[in-house]
This record gives sequence, C-alpha cells and structure tokens, in this order.
Amino acid sequence: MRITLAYITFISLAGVGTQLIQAIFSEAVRVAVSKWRSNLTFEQALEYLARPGDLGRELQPAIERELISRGSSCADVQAFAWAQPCLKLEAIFQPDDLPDTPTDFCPVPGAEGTVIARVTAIACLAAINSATISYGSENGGDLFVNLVVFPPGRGKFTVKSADKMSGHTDGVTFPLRGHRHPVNGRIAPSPDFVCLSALRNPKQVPTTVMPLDHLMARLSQDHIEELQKPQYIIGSQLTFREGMVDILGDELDVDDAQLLFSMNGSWWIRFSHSTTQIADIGQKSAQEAMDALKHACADCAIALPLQPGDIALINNRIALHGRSEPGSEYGEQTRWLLRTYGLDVTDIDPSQWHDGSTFMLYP
Ligand SMILES: O=C(O)CCC(=O)C(=O)O
Ligand SMILES: [Fe+2]
Repeated sequence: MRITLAYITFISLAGVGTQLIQAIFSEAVRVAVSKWRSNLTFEQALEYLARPGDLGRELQPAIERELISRGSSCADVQAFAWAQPCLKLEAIFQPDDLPDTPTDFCPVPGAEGTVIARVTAIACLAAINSATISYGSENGGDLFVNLVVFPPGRGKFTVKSADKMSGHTDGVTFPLRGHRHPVNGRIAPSPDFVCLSALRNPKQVPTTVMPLDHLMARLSQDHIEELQKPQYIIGSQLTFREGMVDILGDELDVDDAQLLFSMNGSWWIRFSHSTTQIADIGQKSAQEAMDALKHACADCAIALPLQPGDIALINNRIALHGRSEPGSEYGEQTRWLLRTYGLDVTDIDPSQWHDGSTFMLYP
C-alpha cells in the first residue's frame, strides 16, 4: 500500500501516522546501512567517516529504494521531518562492542558500535537532504562528539555535563539559514537539525523537546511581537567559546538579536535560557515576553528517553531542546550520546566552509 503524505498528515493527529513513518524510516535506513556495512572491513567503514558527503551520497539512493519498497520515499520523509519538532527513530542501529563511556567530547572511540551509530546518523540526514556538518569553533570541528558526564577537575564543563539543560537551540549565535551575519559574511548558519545517537542511557535520562507550535499557543500577541524585535543579547554557548576566540579573536555575541522569526508562513526560533538577556534593562515588555517564553518551555517539555540504538533528529528551527539531569557518575557504563548536526547546504557560500574541509563550517 502506498502511504501518501496526505494520509500521514491526516492520521498523525492521532499519532499513528507519525509512529508509522518513523518506523518505516528507521527500518529503511537500518537495512540500507547494514547492506552497505556487510561489503566493507571495519577500517574501510571507519575511513568513510572522514568523507560524510560522499557517504551520504552513496547511501541516499539505497535508502530511497528501501523507502519506496515500503510505500514511502525520501521526499515524503523530508517533508515529514520539516513538519515535526523531533523524529525519534527507535532501534535504528545496533550499538555493539562499545568500550567504557568516554569522559570528554573528543575523540569518539573507534569501535563497531560508534562507527555504525555515526554512519546511521549521516544516512538519516542524507535521506532528508541535510549535510552532516560541524563548526570549526566547537570541539576542534569534530563531526561527532560524545555527550557524556565529565570527571571532576574540568570546571564549568564538569558542572554543565552533569546538569539538566533548559530549552535551547544549538549554535544559537549563528544566523538562521537564509540570513547572513551583518558584518562577517563567512559566519555560517546554525544547524537545521541536531542529531543525537544514543549509545548508553542506563538511567533513562530524557532528552526534552519543546515544540514551537506548543510554545506559540501559550504566548500572547504582545509577547509574539516583542520576541520578533531586535532587543535581546545572545552570548556564545560554552562549547563554542574557546574556538571562537581562536578563530574570530573573540566570542561571537549577538547584540541586537531577534528570537522569533516569521519565515514564509511558519515560525522559526533561536533561543538559549542560559545565554539570552534583554539588551536594555529598562525594556520591561522585552523581559516579560522572554519570561513568558521560559514559562511556556517549562509547560511544554516532552520527555524523550533515548534507548541505546535510537536516534533523535531534533528540528533546530521549530523546536527547543534540553535534557534532565544526568547526575555526577561518569565513565564505565554511564550515559553516552553522540551528537552531530544537519544542514541544508544548498545555499552555503564557498567562503562559509573552513579551507580544505567538506564538512566543517566557519567559524
Ligand atoms: O544530553 C542531551 O540529551 C542533550 C544535550 C544537548 O542538548 C547539548 O549538549 O546541547
Ligand atoms: Fe543542545
């Protein structure tokens, strides 16, 4: 039976269509990646991760075939992914042969489970027409990083790694896709998708997702107008600070930031609880609108406890995300996610890539 988009849209009101297309997408990607993997040695598979663009282009037609044989297509899944705050792709890969959980962002250990997790993430993003990308200013530009608890002794990083995270978009100080930085045109846009691959999560610590349409429903017309005014200051997120000083000479802050954007009939957001303030402390209406947004986040957070082998594709335009508190235990068999980013790079200017890289964006 062909599952048309109209059908999915109709029954997704009940959640059934949503689950069905996620299950079909998961199975199509799992089968395509397993077939691809079975023709390669471990070393060959690992080597592909240095060329995510090539890998995506190789896997996309295979995923398309698997989707078509299940009555769907990459175009269907792409349209679906852009309408959803988050896709939860359950048991999309098998996290075999993992070492103990690392205790830093980098490097991702080269084991079968991490290779297949990374290839699967690249495959999912390629299927929805997103390139898998990094920023040179975050964690040395590594395409995948470990999201894990850090041991004592790493200051703010240790504290943050064990703590809950309130709603935010990733790469919050970068322009939205389609916009350019007013002074430095090399600065690339923030990601369209945040891709989390779960390797371990023994305490079922949830990632949280706050769909923008749920947030909007809790905001007044006045709040919505205030959030569209360039009256906020956004500071750099912790993981980018050092790299930005190295590359740009200073942290990238946005002094006249708008948080909410009307984009061709839909809304996009950028926000971070921990790094956003009002520009003028006298501006009560700006503060009230931001407070209302924060309250809405607290009301709208959907818990998404990822299991080993699950991938979450969080839409970084139409959702905020965060997580509950992982706690201070680290290493051994503790929580371990891998993170990468997806972006439609069709309109990225050549200068917005780091010289010589096919996946690392500036800064
Ligand atoms: O740990 C998680 O589930 C999400 C972490 C996150 O959003 C981040 O590191 O930016
Ligand atoms: Fe995040």
